[in-house]
Amino acid sequence: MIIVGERLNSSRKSVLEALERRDEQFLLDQAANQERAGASYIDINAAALMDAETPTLRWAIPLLQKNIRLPLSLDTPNPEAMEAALKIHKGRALLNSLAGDAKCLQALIPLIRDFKPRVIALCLDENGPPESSDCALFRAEKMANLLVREGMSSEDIFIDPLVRPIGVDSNSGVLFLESVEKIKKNLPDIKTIAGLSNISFGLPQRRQLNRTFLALALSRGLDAAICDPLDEELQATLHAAQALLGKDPSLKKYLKAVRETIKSGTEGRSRPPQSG
Ligand code: THG
Repeated sequence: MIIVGERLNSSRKSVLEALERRDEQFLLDQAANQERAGASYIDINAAALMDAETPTLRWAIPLLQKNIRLPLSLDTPNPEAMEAALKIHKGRALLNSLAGDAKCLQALIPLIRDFKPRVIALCLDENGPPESSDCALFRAEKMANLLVREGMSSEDIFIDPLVRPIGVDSNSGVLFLESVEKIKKNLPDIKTIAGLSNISFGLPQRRQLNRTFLALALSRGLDAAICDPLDEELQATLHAAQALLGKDPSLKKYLKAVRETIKSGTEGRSRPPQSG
């Protein structure tokens, strides 16, 4: 499982304020903790800073890259900010994200050609989010074909079928799970990814819903998740699910994770400390 650490998102108040006051230590601590917890990418989102988004990314990206080894997931719907971020990012970034509407494609395809990032492509276009798993598959195929024609390798393409809150539409979890299954069946070399915590928006016990949803999504073949790697119970669910699904030969990772949990004395704790 590929984890994109979601904590540096300006939709979180503590992050917004830290970005506004240019708090280097806050940013580096959040990034280093996520790296240590097993993230493969660190998502950086400064979109809530509005007009200050681009200058904030120009400050944050070199700072993060000077201090951590992981590539960044550049999370912005704003093509100008994306271009500035790609220009300054060293090595291969993860572009988060490319939508299928003409305006987004026109703005981002030239950047994908120039900077050759890995890409998260959304099953979203001018008609909104997919209303059925067949629609999600159709759009996934369209985006994957387009990116392969641009010269990308399948394994560098992440398709995001989009997770919508079950609090708004109680069928949206099933729709997502069916979409992942169909996409993996028809496009086995393409990766699937999701912002898991969207599923629980507006509901109590969010983390419990997020963890269970992760296990269900893994059983359908989800390859990557944008999530909080510091949630120890999410990690426990991940290791248990991989072991149960036969994706952990000799149960090595499961047993190692259990040993580390016992060592750090956190076994049985119901919630990780929740700060910020
Ligand atoms: N797909 C893609 N990218 C995404 C998403 C997606 N990026 C953004 C988002 N969805 C995933 N990232 C986050 C980051 C933080 C939080 C949720 C999703 C989060 N949310 C709390 C909340 O909404 O209540 C904030 C609470 C707080 O202030 O701490 O933490 O789907 N490609």
